[in-house]
Amino acid sequence: MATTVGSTADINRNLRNNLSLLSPDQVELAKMLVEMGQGHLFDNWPEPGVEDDDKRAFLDQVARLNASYPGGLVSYIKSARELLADSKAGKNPFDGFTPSVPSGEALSYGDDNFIQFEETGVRQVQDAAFVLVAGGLGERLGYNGIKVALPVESTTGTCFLQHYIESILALQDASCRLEQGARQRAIPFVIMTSDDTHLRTLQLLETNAYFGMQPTQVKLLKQEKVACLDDNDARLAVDPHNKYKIQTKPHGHGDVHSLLYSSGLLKTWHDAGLRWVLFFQDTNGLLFKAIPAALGVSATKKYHVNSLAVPRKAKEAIGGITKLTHADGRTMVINVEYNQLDPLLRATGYADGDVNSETGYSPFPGNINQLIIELGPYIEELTKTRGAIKEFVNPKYKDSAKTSFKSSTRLECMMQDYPKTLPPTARVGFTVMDSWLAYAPVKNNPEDAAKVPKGNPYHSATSGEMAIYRANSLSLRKAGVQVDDPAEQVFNGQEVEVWPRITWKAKWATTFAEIKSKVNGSCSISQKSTMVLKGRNIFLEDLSLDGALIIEAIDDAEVKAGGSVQNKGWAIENVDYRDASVPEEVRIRGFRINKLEQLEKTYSEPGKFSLNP
Ligand code: UGB
Repeated sequence: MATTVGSTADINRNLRNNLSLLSPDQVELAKMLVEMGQGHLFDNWPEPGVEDDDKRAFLDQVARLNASYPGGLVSYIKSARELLADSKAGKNPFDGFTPSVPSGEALSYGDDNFIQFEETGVRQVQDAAFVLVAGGLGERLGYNGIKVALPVESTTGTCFLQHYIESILALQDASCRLEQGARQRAIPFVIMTSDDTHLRTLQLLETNAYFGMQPTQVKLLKQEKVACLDDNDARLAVDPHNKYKIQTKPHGHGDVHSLLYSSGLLKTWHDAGLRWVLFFQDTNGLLFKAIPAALGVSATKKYHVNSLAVPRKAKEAIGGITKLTHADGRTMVINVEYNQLDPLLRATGYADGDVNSETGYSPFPGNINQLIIELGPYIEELTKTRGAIKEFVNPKYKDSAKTSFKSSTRLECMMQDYPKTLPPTARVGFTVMDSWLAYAPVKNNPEDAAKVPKGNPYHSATSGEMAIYRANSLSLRKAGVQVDDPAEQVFNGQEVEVWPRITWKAKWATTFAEIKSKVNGSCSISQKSTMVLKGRNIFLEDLSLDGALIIEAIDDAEVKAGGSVQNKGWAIENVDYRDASVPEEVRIRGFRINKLEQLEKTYSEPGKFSLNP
């Protein structure tokens, strides 16, 4: 590949003059770069003696980029050239495929089938590992901290990471109890971080004693960024502020597969007898309500890959699960990303593209990127691919001839593209659940959320929190509690349903059957109420709540809460997202909680207790 800046002689001279500064490994890397058409990187290298440390630091970065990509930079540059050529030629990545609506396992919360799947799932949890992808900065949300530190809801202030860890620990306990007497296994928990999130994630864990998890149970795997590309020849981009640095950008959540593979963890898990790996994202406070049943589906249907899905609104920023049939007969069920679904549909006979059907939803189920992968077949596949996932490139061109980019681009990959390389014999399925139960991410800033078309979910901090109260209220209703209807309220320009603020620790109940077993007699909760249950053995019996009730109890304290609880409760007060005097995590949700009056009881001794005011 010829270079266009500087003559080969210049490049060779610049580099040749400096070779003596470099270690033998660095010399090899420099030669590789020149051979791969990257001589421009040395164009402005001065004579030896000038900025020598910077030159060596440059090759250190090259070594890191080379080591962290399957196949090294040679592979990266070759793939980039191919993908950039396809992009320039306007080649559709789904060329030859016709989309259609796939059929999956649709679950209905609380029915016998659901309860059965949940029980199966909880039994399986002992043999599972959980993987959270949390390397993204969340540009759409615009929050300054890491997203896993945000509160899931402001009634208790529990952050996402704490909620996830407590949910895994609660499932670990529940699984052990169901399997009676079986040895309790510490479920492995991996968090994929990036340079943008790593230190702050570690700090959050360390300052909170890992939220009750054993530190050895948690493993952080940091993804590296990849080199940026300046043009269709895949010339690596030099950082505009530092000529000794290659510009880098995130490679996407698909990195999780190669990191798990190269870390050796998959083999360790396999040797320990684990069977499942569950992947999930950084801000979905509902997810763990869906996990037991979905894992039950995986085990029952023997799925190698099971994606969780919810009904999708047309143009919602979640991918569509699609059956793709190739002209040559091949088929696959795969996520088509939200920005690709509309063009694919239009190109294949759906004249209106990504629109709702008569049901009011897109016919394509929405991918919520919760994947359950069976470990054995996963290792087999990764042994072949080393975890490399099919990549894509999305350059923003300056000109119609597509010869130059507005800004540098890079290759990206998505974790849900894992099934793309699987053989047709692989058992790939998906499970659809109600959105109210399974999906309420926090992705959009208040301004953008307020612009979401009416009827589509906001995916904001406001809607994410309100979804927790709604899901808990609906679950209790299903279990027989009389829960008042919600009130409509507007926060940060978003109209949402405000249900009673009901929250519980994961240990209180991980399945519908457990919720049901903890609710007896005739219970009622008014709309203005708040109820917080922090304890495993708290039972509601003939409780009438109109106000705020907070109960905390150790595992060995069995508490029956009944009678009539009435007080002023906790009020919700509007806050404007532009009010800089309010902490960021409060103002992005548009309200704060004013704790007027409550009944608060703590049980820290073992025994049986009755709360009956
Ligand atoms: N993430 C990383 O860990 N590393 C990265 O380099 C990038 C992200 P976004 P996105 O379910 O809501 C996905 O940005 O990519 C983590 C699916 O592709 O929140 O727009 C990041 O920290 C889409 O099909 O989402 O869309 C976060 O935890 C749909 O399912 C996660 O990856 C959508 O999520 C997702 O990153 C959804």
